[in-house]
Amino acid sequence: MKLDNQTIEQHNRQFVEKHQRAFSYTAENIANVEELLDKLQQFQIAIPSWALGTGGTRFGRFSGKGEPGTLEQKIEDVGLLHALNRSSGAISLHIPWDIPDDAEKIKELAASHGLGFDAVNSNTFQDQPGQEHSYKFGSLHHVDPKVRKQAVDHNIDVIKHGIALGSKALTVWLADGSSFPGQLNFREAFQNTLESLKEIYNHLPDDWKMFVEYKAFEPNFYSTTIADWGQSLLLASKLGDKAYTLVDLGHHLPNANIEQIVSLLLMEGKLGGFHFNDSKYADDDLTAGSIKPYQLFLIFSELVEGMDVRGIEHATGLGWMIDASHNLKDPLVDLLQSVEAIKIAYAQALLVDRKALKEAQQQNNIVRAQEILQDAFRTDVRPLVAEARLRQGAAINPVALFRELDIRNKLIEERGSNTVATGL
Ligand code: AOS
Ligand code: ZN
Ligand code: ZN
Ligand code: ZN
Repeated sequence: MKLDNQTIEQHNRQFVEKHQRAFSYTAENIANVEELLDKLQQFQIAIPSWALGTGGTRFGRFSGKGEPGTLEQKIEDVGLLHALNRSSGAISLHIPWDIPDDAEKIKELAASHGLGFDAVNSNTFQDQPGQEHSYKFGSLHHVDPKVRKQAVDHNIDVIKHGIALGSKALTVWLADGSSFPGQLNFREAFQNTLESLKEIYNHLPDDWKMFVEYKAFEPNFYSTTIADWGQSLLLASKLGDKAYTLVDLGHHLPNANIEQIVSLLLMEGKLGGFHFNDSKYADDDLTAGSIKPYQLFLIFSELVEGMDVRGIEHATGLGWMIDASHNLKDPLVDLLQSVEAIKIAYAQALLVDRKALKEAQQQNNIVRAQEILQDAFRTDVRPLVAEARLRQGAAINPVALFRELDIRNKLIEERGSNTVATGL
């Protein structure tokens, strides 16, 4: 299924008048509204291939219908999202869940939907059929060099797939850790990980980045070998200029000040990318902005400030990706909501009066500082985000159009109700 411009224009016609009124009202009070709209249009968020089907929990999985059964269908799904919002112009693949048989063909198909390939992800947290050594006790940190080598070779293979598709980054997330005190020698586990990552890093093309993702716990519950930003930053620093930390919002211990982490990583030039999602407790992988929208705004506020200070392009400077899991909502609608929430937080962050905030900080004027941030956060920027979409030929209200066109039922008709997406 593919959406044409006419369908989108038709949809927009019913909303455009109301939208224009809301937009002029909001735009009136913004000095640099054109610049802001430009930035919003450029800002793209990559969709993870593994979030297009129902994720399930360890207690069960209630399959959705019409899920993409092949990589081609996953690209088609992201193509639909991108046609609806013009803000999801890339897909992030997970190998071996998404091995392309013919990379050229897949690349062409993606390009026909206006999509590129963001970071490719390796998988050494599951055993694959026919695999020689098991990852039960870890991969890159493993006590057995044979297991480490197998995991290193897999990552090198993932880089090769990525090169063929035009991707420019490798994300490494490890489940490596321990569930009981005494199980691991922490120092040796870390050193093994570093040595393995060095091997992989040596195979990274010059124009590539390596993202080292950290996570506090799960699936291991006593220690994780790359558990926090300190451990990730340590590895990235030892590896070299092409290695960066990746921040997944759900990978922190409760109440961690993620905005402060982000600010310092940016300061060090070591923030590489994001996995956006939201959570109440841990790695809940819920819709971005669904639980803590103020936190998402504060993170973006630090991002905008830090990137501007360092002269980093907002749209291209970091890898912006979603990492979510859908158990209850239709994955496609959920992803539309996530992208919208991310763009809203970004737009609000662009509204922060930086000069006034700086002054307030210099004067220790806390009341003023809070006012400035909350003024931006409490501005209804939805008409701005919608205007950016409208100018790009996307839908004024993507979720409404998804519903209006009955897209899921069309996909079920095409694909059947029993298709299951590969992934988690
Ligand atoms: C796992 O918790 C991480 O968020 C990784 O990014 C992982 O590769 C992804 O969620 C797919 O399982
Ligand atoms: Zn992640
Ligand atoms: Zn995660
Ligand atoms: Zn997560």
